[in-house]
Amino acid sequence: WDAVHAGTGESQYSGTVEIGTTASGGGFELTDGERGGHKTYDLKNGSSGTGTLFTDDDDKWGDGTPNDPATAAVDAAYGAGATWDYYEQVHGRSGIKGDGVGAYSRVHYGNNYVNAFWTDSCFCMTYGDGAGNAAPLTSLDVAAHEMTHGVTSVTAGLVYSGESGGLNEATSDIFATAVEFHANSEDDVPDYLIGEKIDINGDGSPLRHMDEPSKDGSSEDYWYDGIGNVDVHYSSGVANHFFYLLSEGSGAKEINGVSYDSPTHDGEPVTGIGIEKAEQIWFKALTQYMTSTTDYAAAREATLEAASELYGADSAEYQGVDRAWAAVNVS
Ligand code: ASN
Ligand code: ZN
Ligand code: CA
Repeated sequence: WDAVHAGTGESQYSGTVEIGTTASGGGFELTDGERGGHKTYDLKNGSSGTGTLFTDDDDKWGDGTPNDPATAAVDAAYGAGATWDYYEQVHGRSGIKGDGVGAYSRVHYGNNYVNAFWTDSCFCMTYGDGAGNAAPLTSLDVAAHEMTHGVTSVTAGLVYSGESGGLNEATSDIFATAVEFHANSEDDVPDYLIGEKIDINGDGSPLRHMDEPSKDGSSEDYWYDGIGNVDVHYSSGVANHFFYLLSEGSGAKEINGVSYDSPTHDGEPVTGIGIEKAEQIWFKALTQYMTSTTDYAAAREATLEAASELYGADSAEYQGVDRAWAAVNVS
C-alpha cells in the first residue's frame, strides 16, 4: 500500500515499510494523516495514560530491532495502516466505525508483557514487548486482530463470553488473515496461521492454526454442546476452521510454502470458494446479520443469508457455506 505522506520505517516483522506521518515542528510525528489521523504513542513501559507521541527528525523510523524504541512503533503503525486500507479497499468501510476517524496505538506497555489488546473505552490498541522485551506483539496479523475487535464492537457487538465470544475472537483471526493476504507483503508472506512471527511459544510455532485449530493443543476443531464453556480463544477454533475450509477446502494443500491439512467432522471433503469471497460473506454476516448474542447456529444462518444476498441461494458459494459449517459440526 502507498501512503501519500509517507515516512520510511524499518519494521521488525514486515521489512522496510511506508508509514503515514505528519510534518510537525521542523520534524515529523507519527500521525497518519491519510488514515483518520491514527497516532502511535510510546508508553515507555508504563501501563496507563496515552504516553508520548512518537516523533522523528528525518522521517526515517526504527532500525528493525527492539534496540530502537521506534521499531515497535513502525510495526504498529504499519499494521494499523494496512488494516485501515483493507477495510476501506475491500469492504468500503472507512475506519473502525466507518466514519473516517482513526483510532490510536500504544506500544511498550509494561515490562515483559506478552500480549496485545483492544480497549473499547479508549478506542485504542495496546502492545506489550514480549518476553525479555525482545518480541513485541506488533506483527501485522496481531495488529489486525486487535483492530478488528473494534470493528466487531461497533457492529455485531458479539458478547465476549460463551459462543458469541468464540465468534468474536474468530472474527479477529479471520480478518487478521484477510488483512495479511490483502497486504501480500513479500517480507510477511500471507498464511492461515496467527502470530507466526512473534514466537509466543518459544519454539517457533504459531499462536493459532486455522486449518486444524487443535494443533495448538487447546483450540477446538468442531462444535459440540457445551463449547460455550471453554475460553473464547479456543472456542473460536470452530469458526476459524470453518473459514479455512470455506476459503481453501479440506485435505492437504500447500499455500505460499506452508503445508496445511484440514480435516472434517464427517470425513467428507469440502471444496473452497477462495478467501476473497469467504471474507465478503463473513463481513456481511458480521455487519448486517449477527447480533450481540449470536451463537454458532445463528452464525451459520447469518453467513448463509449473506451468501444468498451476495451470490444467490442456488450458488456454489451458498452451498460452500452450508458444507463448511457441516464439516465443523454446525448444522
Ligand atoms: N490478545 C488478546 C485478544 O485480543 C487479549 C485478550 O485476551 N484480552 O483476545
Ligand atoms: Zn482477541
Ligand atoms: Ca499470519
